[in-house]
Amino acid sequence: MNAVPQERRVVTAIPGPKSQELQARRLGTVAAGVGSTLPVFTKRAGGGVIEDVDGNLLIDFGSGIAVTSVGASAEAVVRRASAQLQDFTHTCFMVTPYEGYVEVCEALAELTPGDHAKKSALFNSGAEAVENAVKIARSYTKRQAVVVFDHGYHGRTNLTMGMTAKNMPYKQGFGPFAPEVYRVPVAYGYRWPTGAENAGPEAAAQAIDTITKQIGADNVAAIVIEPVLGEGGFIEPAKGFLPAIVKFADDNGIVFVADEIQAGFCRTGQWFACEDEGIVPDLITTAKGIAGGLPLAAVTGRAEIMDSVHGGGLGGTYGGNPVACAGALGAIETMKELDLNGKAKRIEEVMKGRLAAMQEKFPLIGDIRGRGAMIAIELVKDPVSKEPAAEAAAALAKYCHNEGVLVLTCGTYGNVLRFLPPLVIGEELLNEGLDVLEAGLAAL
Ligand code: PLZ
Repeated sequence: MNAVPQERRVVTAIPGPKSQELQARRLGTVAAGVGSTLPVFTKRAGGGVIEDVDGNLLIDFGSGIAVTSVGASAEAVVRRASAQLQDFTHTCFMVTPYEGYVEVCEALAELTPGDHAKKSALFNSGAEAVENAVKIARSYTKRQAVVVFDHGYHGRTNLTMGMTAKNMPYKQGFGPFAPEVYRVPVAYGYRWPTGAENAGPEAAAQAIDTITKQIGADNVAAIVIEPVLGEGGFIEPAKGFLPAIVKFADDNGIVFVADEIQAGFCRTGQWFACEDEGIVPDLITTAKGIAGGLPLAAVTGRAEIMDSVHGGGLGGTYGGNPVACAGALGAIETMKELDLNGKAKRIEEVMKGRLAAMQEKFPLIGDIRGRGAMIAIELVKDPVSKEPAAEAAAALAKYCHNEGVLVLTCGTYGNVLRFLPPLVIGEELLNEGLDVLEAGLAAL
């Protein structure tokens, strides 16, 4: 096991000389379209810290975009994946199967909401899981339309690009997009014209009206939503919105798909974010946090829906790779053993307390939101007009980076700073990261 020191240490400029050298090589050979938030090259990572090639130790408030919830070198993940590597790297589950795949599907059936009979299929990436959820829903309903929401994010493949709301950088120049994808409003409380308290019922009514009038409910195969919208700005749909959409889906034979790729697996202090409003999705897509950093994704859902697809209709060479499955079993073991749902709730308590105190001092913070260890601040030029302050978000992120705290931005308007620490981060480190953020706000 690597033991990355659990402390912040900045010993060079950020990025340091070795990172700058690697970055120069990278620019010569890696396609320009692939970006990096912070071109600091990683040497080791674990717990709540990333160590770079120059010896800097960064506090990790990103978890590789909500992936390394158990840390980037969790003991059980490393142990199980290493053992699997020794045994075999691949056979292809579609050629000769292996137990790890089955065990992951058993775990998914146990952990996802609802006590109905469930089945799963495994894939490599979040986008691939979303694509397959749509395939399954279409096959089951014999309908074609897919409903998605404002500010939604579902991936970078052709279908999931079309399902993603934001043009730059995800869609610009990459069309044409897949047909039969329709976008409807979401209950974004902070920016709802008649106020957050009305957002739930009003947005649900508008969404349902659009579906009914413009698509026709009986043409809709699936409604796909993130229970907490991630890339779109950590938007928690206002209370009542999700249950109303679920009821509409149920009443009209539409498959309700919860995209829990970012919010799932203890991130919000529950195994899955939709549990907060007691929602039982027909299908649920997972990835990211599921396997402690190894590439794995899944679609899990009602057995009769999952099994409606003809034999051989689902798959892929690497889907449910045995090393990734072993990693997932290690990650799930860690989540249970360390009670990472409890840890996520504690992170929320600490963060929201500190951020609320900052908001009193700094009107730049328009909104504080999110759940568990999926927390964000939305920055605005003025609390009344709520004009998005994207430049301030970029400047604040840069300040944090220079001081050795890795934070990410997000949001349709680019003005949201999001915090996604590994759930195993120590509380001192968490507070130190927030100290840096506070100093950054004061410096702006
Ligand atoms: N659904 C809800 O958050 C991935 C994307 C980062 P993949 N989010 C991070 C970027 O800029 O590419 C995501 C998500 C939700 C689907 C996906 C897609 O997952 O594993 O990146 O394909």
